[in-house]
Amino acid sequence: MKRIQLIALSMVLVLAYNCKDAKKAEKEGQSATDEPVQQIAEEANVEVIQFSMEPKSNSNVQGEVVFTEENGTVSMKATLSGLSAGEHAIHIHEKADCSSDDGTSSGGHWNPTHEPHGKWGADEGYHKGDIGNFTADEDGNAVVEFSTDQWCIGCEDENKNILGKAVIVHQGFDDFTSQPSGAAGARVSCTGIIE
Ligand SMILES: [Cu+2]
Ligand SMILES: [Zn+2]
Repeated sequence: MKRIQLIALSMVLVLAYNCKDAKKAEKEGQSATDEPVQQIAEEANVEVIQFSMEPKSNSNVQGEVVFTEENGTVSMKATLSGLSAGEHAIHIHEKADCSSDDGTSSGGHWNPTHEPHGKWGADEGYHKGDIGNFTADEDGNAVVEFSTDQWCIGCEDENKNILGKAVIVHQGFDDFTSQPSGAAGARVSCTGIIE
């Protein structure tokens, strides 16, 4: 009898575990923490916006970028192709205007808190758009994932609101020290972040 109870209990545990796994998969693995039950109730509050990145500066760099806001954290996932192999910078720039051929219509780095350009999280300061560098593979493809609680999608706090800005991918990499934008070279892909 005891043995049967034990088997039944372990089956319940397996079921509970699978259920939790499925919930996590739904969230595309963005959350690093173990979710308490309470958080599942708030899942209706997820905001997702998606944009196509267009080539600039005579490049072939294009792709999709998705921003998801959930429980005060915004996650970005950019799926890119047409890059040269190696390191590239990706930033949020201040204006959702990709009209110029070289992407300069998007302005400088989004910097609502008036800090120096730098590496995300640096003590010396950094722009709210200083996402950083990523590496494209030999075929010129890359997936860039980033998440932070210092952004929001359409909230009142203009130090956090990414709407009305642009995502820019650069030909070169960000050195994190050159001012005002890390000497990352030409702007090879752009999209406006608009609702
Ligand atoms: Cu940039
Ligand atoms: Zn910057």
